[in-house]
Amino acid sequence: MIYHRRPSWHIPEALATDESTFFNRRQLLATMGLGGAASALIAQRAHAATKPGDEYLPTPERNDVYKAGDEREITDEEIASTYNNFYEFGSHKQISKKAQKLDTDNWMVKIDGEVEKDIEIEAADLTAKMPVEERVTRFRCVEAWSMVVPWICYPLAELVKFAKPTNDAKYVRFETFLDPKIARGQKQSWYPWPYVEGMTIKEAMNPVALMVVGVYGKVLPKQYGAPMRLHIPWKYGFKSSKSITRISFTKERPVSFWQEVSKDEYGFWANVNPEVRHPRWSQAEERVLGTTERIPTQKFNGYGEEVAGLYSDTLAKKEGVWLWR
Ligand SMILES: Nc1nc2c(c(=O)[nH]1)N[C@H]1C(S)=C(S)[C@@H](COP(=O)(O)O)O[C@H]1N2
Ligand SMILES: [Mo]
Repeated sequence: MIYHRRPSWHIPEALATDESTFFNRRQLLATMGLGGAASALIAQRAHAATKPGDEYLPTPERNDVYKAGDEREITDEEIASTYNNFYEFGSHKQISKKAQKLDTDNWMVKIDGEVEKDIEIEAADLTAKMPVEERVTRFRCVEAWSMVVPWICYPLAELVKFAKPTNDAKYVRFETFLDPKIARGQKQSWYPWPYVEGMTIKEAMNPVALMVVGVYGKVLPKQYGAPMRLHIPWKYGFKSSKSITRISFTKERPVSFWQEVSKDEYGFWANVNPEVRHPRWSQAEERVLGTTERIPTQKFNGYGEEVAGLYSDTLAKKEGVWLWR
C-alpha cells in the first residue's frame, strides 16, 4: 500500500470516523471522571478498536511544528513495515511475520523507581490520557539507513509528568517485555535480555522526544514495537525501545542493552553525528530506505535547534566521544 503525502484520511474527525465510533468517543468524553459501570463499558468498546494494524480512530491531527523537511519523501509503508530491527524476533530485518506472535492484549506497563507512587496501568488506558497527534519525522539507524515516517504519538514529556518523578530522579530507564517462548531471539543467551534503554529526564522532557502508539494512520503494528515504543529522533534508532513494559526513574545512569553488548560501538548518549565514525563504518552519509539514494547525515539528525541545548560544552568535554556514539 502506498502512503500519500496528503492522506485521504486526513479530513475532519466527524467525517473520517464512522458515526458509531465518533458517538462513542463523545460519550466517553462526556462520562469521563464519572467512574462506574457505564464508563467501564465504554472503555471496553474503545479497546476493541485498538488491534495492531487497525485504522487509528479518531484520526489524530498532524503536528506540523516538527517537520521532516520538505525535501524528504515519506518512506513507502510496505518497505518500512517489512524492514525492521527487533532482535527479540531475530537478528535480521525480516521479522515482521514472526513479530505477529506478540500478544498485545491487556498490555500492562509498570512505572516505578523514584516516583511519588508506583503505577501499574494498561497501555491503552495510559494512551487515552495522552495528547495523541501525528508527527512526520526523520529516523536514522546507527547502521546508516534512514526513513521518514508518519508516527502517531505523544510527547514523552507528558508521560514523565504523569509519572510524577521525585527530585532524586535523574534518568528514565525503559524495559521491553521478556518472553522467550514467543520471542525466540530471547533464547540467544549471549544477549543481555530484556532490551533496556535509558536517557536523562531532561532529554525525555524535550518536546522532540516521543512515545509512539501508531504509524501510517494505523494502531502500531507489532513489528514496530506494539503497543508502545519510543522514538527519539535526534538519537540513533537503537535508543528507541520497542514494546515497553516498564518505565523506571533512577538516580543512576542505566546501562543499555547495546552498551552491554559492545560499549565501544554503542554508547549511552548515541546522538546522531556525521563527524564521529562508528568504529566499523562512517556515519557521514545515510542510505534512504526504499531508494538507491545516499544523502549526508545531519548533526542531531537535523533536530539541533531543538536539542543542542541539552548538551553543554562541559558535558561534551567530560563525556567526549560518548556523546556521539
Ligand atoms: N526491544 C527492541 N527495541 C528496539 C530494537 C530491538 O531489537 N528490540 N531495535 C532498535 C533499532 S536498532 C532500531 S533501528 C529501531 C527500528 O525500528 P523499526 O523496526 O520500527 O524501524 O528499533 C529499535 N528498538
Ligand atoms: Mo538501529
